[in-house]
Amino acid sequence: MTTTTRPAPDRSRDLSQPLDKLGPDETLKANSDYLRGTIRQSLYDPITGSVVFSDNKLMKFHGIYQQDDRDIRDERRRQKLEPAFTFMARVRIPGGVLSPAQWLKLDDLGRRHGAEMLRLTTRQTFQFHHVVKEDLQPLMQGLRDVLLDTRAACGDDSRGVMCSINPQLSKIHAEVYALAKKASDHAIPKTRAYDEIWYGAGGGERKEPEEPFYGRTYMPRKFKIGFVIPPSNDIDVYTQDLGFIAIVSRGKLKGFNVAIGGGMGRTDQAPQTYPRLADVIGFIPVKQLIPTVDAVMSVQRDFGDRVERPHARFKYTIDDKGLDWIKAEIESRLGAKLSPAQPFAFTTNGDVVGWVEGDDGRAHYTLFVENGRINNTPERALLDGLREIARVHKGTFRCTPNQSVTISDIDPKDRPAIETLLKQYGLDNLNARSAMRLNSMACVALPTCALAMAESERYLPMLLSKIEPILEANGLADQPITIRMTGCPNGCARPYVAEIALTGRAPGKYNLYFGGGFHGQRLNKMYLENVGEGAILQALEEILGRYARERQPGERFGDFVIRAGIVPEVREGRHFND
Ligand code: SRM
Ligand code: SF4
Repeated sequence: MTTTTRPAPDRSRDLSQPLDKLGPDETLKANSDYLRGTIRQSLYDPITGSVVFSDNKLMKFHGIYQQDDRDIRDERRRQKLEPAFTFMARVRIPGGVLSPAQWLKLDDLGRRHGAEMLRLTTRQTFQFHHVVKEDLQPLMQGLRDVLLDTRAACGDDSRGVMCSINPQLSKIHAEVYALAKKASDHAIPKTRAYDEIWYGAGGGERKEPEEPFYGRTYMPRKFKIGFVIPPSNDIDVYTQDLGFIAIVSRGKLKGFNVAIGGGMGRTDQAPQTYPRLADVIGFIPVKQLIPTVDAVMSVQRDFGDRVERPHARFKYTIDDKGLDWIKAEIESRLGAKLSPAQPFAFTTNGDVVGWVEGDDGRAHYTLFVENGRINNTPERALLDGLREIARVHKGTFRCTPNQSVTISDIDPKDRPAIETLLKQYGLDNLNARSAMRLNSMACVALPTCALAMAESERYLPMLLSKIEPILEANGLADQPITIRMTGCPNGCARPYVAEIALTGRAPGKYNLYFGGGFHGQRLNKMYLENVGEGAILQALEEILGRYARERQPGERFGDFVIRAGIVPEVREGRHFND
């Protein structure tokens, strides 16, 4: 295989070209002066807690979302007040690895600017919620102190790059993580707008072209990259736009199988939008990694839909053009054919909680953080406890792809100190939950998410407390079954690969899905539409009971519901799951 330089940006997207036939977001990007817009003016406008519409859109590329507290939206309207505007800021942490010093800074910034909490996400990073406009610059500058930022955490660009955490495989993890970080650094936008707006850096002389890869219109939509190290599929590689599956032989990283075209997002009542699992299209040696990132991203950059935004993800480009055509185009840009995919096997997409020993003898403790929310409550001082651990910890932290955290790389002699702190802050029993709860995830949803149609993070723990007696009655309390909930069909907790999923349709109403693959290999299928808690619990009682009685030895719940004919199978790689 030959190596190539980054493909030149598609000139048809340049400002000089007519944009009138393209969607409004394309015009906005093209006219934004590489994401500067009027964000600085908006930030200094004292009349409102919000920013103007176009800046709100552009700020997403800087990892920031304007939101308002939906719990008090109606009340504010009645009082003729503007909505309670605040901002969500998402940090870019490739592979979710951070040092104790970085943790302490995040903790400090969360206490100061983020309503005394942090939120771990399903893509291994942190979000600050409830940040007021005036606090955005101090927040960004605080992050810079520990070499963190929020660049490209949202927007039409390469989003946070994921990497399996695999604490047991220390050497391979270190190697793959370094490559994930390299890919992230390579693929993020290069505009200096971020430094100018958030750090007050001088404009200086512009390097032209300012975005050698993206051009003025960036990607048609978000683009997600992930690295996975079998046998764990914790990052749900089949849900990534571009996934790299590490192929390891005799303890050595040989290269990666390449998977393209995954995505969860769908829009309510819009059957032309659908979740899709990625297709594995071949194998590349490690040295071809960055050229492959360029080749795949450039195909989507140049052929993705720039008119219909809901149809602009890579999965639709692939289905429109055909997988063979897309693969040939990627190979032509790479200047070589991909080798045949190499064998690999996944066993789970969940986290293994508790203590494990790495192949280098160091200890790792994965702590279950329910739905990723890190705060202090009367029951457990999670924010305080993790801060104290960060003060003594000499290794790293790894954010898991399931919204939890691993205290990593602990010298065995330092383990007792960590154990003492876990106990002291009441965190030692967070892992003592039903296996279903430990395999649960819920997206943020209300009150901050503008798109939420129903509760998720605030509701799933309560619903699980009603499901757990059913599990116990059927002897299933220790049976890992994945359950995921989202407040709308967008799929932020990757629900469509869960064995049980609930996606919000209206307050208190959900679609119920069954039959995802235990290691993320199969989409689930809708079982009940737009139902409330009563119907959900009734269905679970019946079907979990059947599972307990009728399952075969070792049979997973997701496999059982298909074998038993409760839902039909969504065949490998296929899309529609309604
Ligand atoms: Fe997401 C939009 C939260 C992972 C698919 N997502 C949003 C927004 C920003 C709502 C908005 O646009 O106004 C949510 C902010 C809520 C809040 O108040 O914080 C939001 N998404 C999240 C997070 C925080 C969920 C969580 O509980 O952890 C996750 C942040 C990940 C990160 O660190 O980058 C998150 N979102 C995902 C995932 C899962 C993944 O990437 O592994 C998906 C499905 C995968 C995919 O992209 O197909 C996902 N989010 C979406 C979509 C649907 C995209 C689509 O193709 O249609 C939207 C809506 C949109 O983009 O228009 C969305
Ligand atoms: Fe918001 Fe929907 Fe994503 Fe949940 S799935 S965070 S409700 S956009």
